[in-house]
Amino acid sequence: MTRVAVIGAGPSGLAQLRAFQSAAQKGADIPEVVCFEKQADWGGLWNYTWRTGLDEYGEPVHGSMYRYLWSNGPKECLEFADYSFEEHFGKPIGSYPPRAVLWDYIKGRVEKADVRKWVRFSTPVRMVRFDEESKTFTVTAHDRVNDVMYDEIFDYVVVASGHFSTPNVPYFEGVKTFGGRVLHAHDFRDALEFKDKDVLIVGRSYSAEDIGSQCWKYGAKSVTTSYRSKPMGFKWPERFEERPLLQKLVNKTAHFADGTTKEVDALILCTGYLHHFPFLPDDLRLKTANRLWSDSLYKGVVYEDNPQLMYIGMQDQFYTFNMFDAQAWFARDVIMDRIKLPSKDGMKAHFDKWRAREETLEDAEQMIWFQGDYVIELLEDTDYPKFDVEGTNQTFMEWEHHKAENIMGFRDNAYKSLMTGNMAPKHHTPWLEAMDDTLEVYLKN
Ligand code: FAD
Ligand code: NA7
Repeated sequence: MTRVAVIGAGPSGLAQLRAFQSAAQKGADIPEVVCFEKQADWGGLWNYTWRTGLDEYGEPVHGSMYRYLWSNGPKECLEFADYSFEEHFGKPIGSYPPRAVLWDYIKGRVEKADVRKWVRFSTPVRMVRFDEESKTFTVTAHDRVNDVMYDEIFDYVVVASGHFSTPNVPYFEGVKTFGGRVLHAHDFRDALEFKDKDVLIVGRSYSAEDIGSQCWKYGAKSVTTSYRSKPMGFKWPERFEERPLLQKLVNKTAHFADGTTKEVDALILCTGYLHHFPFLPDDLRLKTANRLWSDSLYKGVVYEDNPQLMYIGMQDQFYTFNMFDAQAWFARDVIMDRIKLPSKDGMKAHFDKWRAREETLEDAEQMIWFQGDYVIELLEDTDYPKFDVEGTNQTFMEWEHHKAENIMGFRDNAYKSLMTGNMAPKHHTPWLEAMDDTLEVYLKN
C-alpha cells in the first residue's frame, strides 16, 4: 500500500489530511497517511503557546502567535470552501475573529472528518532521506512522550511545517549593551508587558503593523516603527510614528537614518522569518525567500528535483486556508495518480512563466490578483469545491481600502461570505475597545 508522510498538523497539514479523507468519503481507495506533529495538539500557529524559546522537551517552540491576536484579514478571504464559518458556528459571525475563534474553526473541520487518528502528536520529524534505488523515503521521527526515535518508510512526503516560526534576526550596532528589552516578534506574547513603555519596532510588514497596533491599544506610552525600504504609510494615531531605519543604539537612545534620535525602553524586531527545515538534507530541502512564487516548486507544490516530495503553504500569503486546501487537493491527486506531471522541462517552463509575472508585481493589489489567479489554476485541476476567487480578491481590495482609511478601526467592518452569500454581522464591540478576546466573549450576541 502507498504510504504518505505529512509533516506538520497546522492549517496546511490538516488540509492534506482533509483532502485524502474527502476522497475516501467519495469512495476512492486512498493511501495510508501518517501525520507527524511536533506539538501536543493540532492547528499549527493557531494553537497558542505561552512558551518561548524551548518547549517542555527542549524543542524550539513553534508558536509565533500572541495574546489578543485577531485575524489580520477578513475571515471571508480564508474560509474553507467545504466547511463554512456558518456551518461551524451555527450562525453568521464577525469578519475579523480573534485567534481562539479561528483555531476552533480549523479544528471543527478535521474533527468532523475524523482524521485525528492519523496524527502522531509530540513527534517531531528529525530527518528524511530518499533512496534512489527503492524510490522511497525513510522518515526518522522522535516520539517525545516515550522518548523513542524510529524510522519508517514512505512513498511520498508532504512538508507542511510552516515558515513563520524561525526568526530572521538582523544585528544592530549597540544592541548588545541596549538598556532595555530586546526580542523578535516570534517571542512576543502579551502587549501588556509594554504598557507605559516607549516601544521601538523594526520592520514595516504585518508583524510590525499588528504588534505596533497591539502595543498601542494596550497602553504603550509611544510606538515608533522603523523601516528599511519605505514607510507603511497608514494614518497612525497620536503616539505612533514611523521613522527610517535604525542605525544604532547607545544605551537607550535609538539613532535613525535621518539623524533623529528617540529614547526607547524596548526593541521588538519584526524582521520576518526564515524557511528552515533542519530535518531535510541538501537534496530535498527547499531553499527560498518568503515570496509569492517560491523557488523550486511546480505549481507552488511539487518539488521539481523530486516529485515524490511536496510542499504546502510555502508561499508568502494573502490567501491562506483555502489556498492550502487547493494545494493539498493538488498534491493528493498527484499522489493518487489522478494528475500526470509534465516532464522536468515542462515543469520548469510553467515555473518560469509564473516567476516572470511575479517579478512585475508592484503593489499589494497586484499581488492579491496574482495569488488569486494561482488559486484559480489549482482549482481547475481538482474536485475541491469551486469558489468565487474574483469575489475573494474584491474582498481583499475592500480590506486594503478599510486599512488605508482607518488602521485602528478596519476590523470593525464586515463582509459577505463568498461561500454562503450571507453578510457577516458587525461585531458587537469596536476592536479598539475589545480587550477580552476569548471565544465566549467574541461569539456573544
Ligand atoms: P503552521 O501554522 O506554522 O503549522 C506548521 C506545523 O508544523 C506546526 O504545528 C508545527 O508544530 C509543525 N512542525 C514544524 N516542524 C515540524 C517537525 N520537524 N516535525 C513535526 N511537525 C513539525 N494567516 C491568516 O490567514 N490570517 C491571520 O490573521 C494570520 N495571522 C498570523 C499572525 C502571525 C503572528 C503569524 C506568524 C502568521 C499569521 N498568519 C495568518 C499566517 C499563517 O502562516 C497561516 O495562517 C497558517 O498558520 C499557516 O499554516 P501552516 O500549516 O503552513 O504552518
Ligand atoms: P514579513 O512579511 O516577511 O516582513 C518582514 C519585514 O522585516 C519587512 O518589513 C522587512 O523589510 C523587514 N526586515 C527584514 N530584514 C530587515 C533588516 N535587516 N532591517 C530592517 N528591516 C528588515 O514578516 P512578518 O513577520 O511581518 O509577517 C509574517 C507573517 O506573520 C504574515 O504572513 C502575517 O500574516 C503575520 P522590507 O519590507 O523588506 O523593507
